[in-house]
Amino acid sequence: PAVKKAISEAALQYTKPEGKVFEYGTAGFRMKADLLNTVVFAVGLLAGLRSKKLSGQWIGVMVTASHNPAEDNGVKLVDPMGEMLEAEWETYATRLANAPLESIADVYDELVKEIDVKVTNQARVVFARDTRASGSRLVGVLSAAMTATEVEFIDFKYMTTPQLHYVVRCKNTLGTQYSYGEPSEQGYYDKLAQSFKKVMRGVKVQGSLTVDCANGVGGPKLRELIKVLDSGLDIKVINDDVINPDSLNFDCGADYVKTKQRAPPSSKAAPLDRCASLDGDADRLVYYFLDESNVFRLLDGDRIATLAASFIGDLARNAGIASKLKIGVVQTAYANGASTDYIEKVLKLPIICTNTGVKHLHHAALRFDVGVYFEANGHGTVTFSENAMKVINNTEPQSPAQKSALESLQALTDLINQAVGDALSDMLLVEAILSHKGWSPKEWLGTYTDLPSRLVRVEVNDRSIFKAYDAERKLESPAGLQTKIESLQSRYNKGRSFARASGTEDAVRVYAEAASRSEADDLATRVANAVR
Ligand code: NG1
Ligand code: ZN
Repeated sequence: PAVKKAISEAALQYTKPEGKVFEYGTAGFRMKADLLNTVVFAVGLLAGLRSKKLSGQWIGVMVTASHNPAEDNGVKLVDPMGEMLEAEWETYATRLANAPLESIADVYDELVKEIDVKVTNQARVVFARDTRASGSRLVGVLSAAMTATEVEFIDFKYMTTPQLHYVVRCKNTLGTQYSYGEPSEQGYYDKLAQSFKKVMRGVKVQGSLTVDCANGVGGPKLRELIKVLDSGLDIKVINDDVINPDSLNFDCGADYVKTKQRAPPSSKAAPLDRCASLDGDADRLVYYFLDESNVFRLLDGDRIATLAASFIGDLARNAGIASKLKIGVVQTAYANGASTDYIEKVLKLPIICTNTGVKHLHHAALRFDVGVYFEANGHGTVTFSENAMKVINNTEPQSPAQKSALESLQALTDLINQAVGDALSDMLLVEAILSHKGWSPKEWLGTYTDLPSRLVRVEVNDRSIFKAYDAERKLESPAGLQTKIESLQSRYNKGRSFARASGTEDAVRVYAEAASRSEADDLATRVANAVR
């Protein structure tokens, strides 16, 4: 009763935006920052409940809107192993966020009973935020909710999203055989730097890397990482202005580069210079360069996945453990068909296609010993099963070559942020692989040729009628549309197209690819018209 009163009193300091329905979606809650107070309050309450339900394990709360414009913000919960919030709890989050403030304490009580939470359990939460101006207000709201419900919390101030995931996992594994590392920002840098040094043993980096940080939290954090890297890798940091709040994600960053298919206008890179872009909270990464003819060349998430899968496959073979490790790749329907082909025919690895959203990919990746997953937009990582860790750590090498391959694999399991896609960790992974292979981005691009593709956003009256199946590659409703799409795509050489309702925007997305640019554009236009 004391807690209920405290919740009510704290909640009533805020005003709930009228007529707005909130939903915990693929990226948590995300919207204009001034609408978020009551949502963040609800998330603070739920984080405490989640921790209590899990016997006091640490839960994370990240305040960020990733690649969205500066005036937006968002909030999401992180589960104990650094994973995204369990799906069932998303509905509880939605319920609490939509509760009228006068009765939010009652809804809290209902949830306690329904989920069967032992209220006397300890609750512990860590939280952090990106560099958005609204962040400090929002973490204030978060703290108020947790103070009202007597939750123990630690404010990690500014962090990238993956750094917070890392800290959560470290906190919950500290002192166990699964210890993930030191639960601090410095611990994160040290772990990356040490493992990078190990992976780089005996190889040399070529040239320099220019990293566009989207003017977000990744900028200052990358600078911190560079301080401890000591590896010969020359990183030039650009677009790292976190002082001017409007510059965030503006004309730069991974989302800009991927969707516009061009370098940030501020880029001064010369032909063949290796460039990379992070997004606003540094969980996405894409590479690119200008070729000899000054043509922009993108190396997106599909490319990072194929590069990583091929490298890990080679190491496993060289270490003599290939038969003991089931290596696989997870993609979504947005993966370029040429990458899928390359994985199947050249790398000869199994592929799982899942629904859009990294939590689906992550889940599927766990079905392999080594699961490489990336969305085309550059968000992804590699997971290693318990079996994989055992094989990698306990195999006795039979030759110096096997020893070196095993050591590289061991270092990779530390370099890779297995909890969640992490642009800084992925960047070091790519740099290490390119150095090992002695490749410039040109050779990397040369592994296969992307099919020209087109992504179109279509505004519709009601996107909820678009019901997809088969990992969102087909539509079961509206009736007849799927047949139409299939008949259209069959007219184009290597034509492939699908439409699905976006999970983050009020629109339907149409994707099309085909053998030539004009065919891909044409197919996309026709399918978009069929959707309208
Ligand atoms: P939606 O809006 O459901 O297409 C987008 C991205 C996803 C994922 C989520 C979460 C595309 C085509 N879709 O999802 O890959 O990143 O946002 O941020 O890029
Ligand atoms: Zn992001």
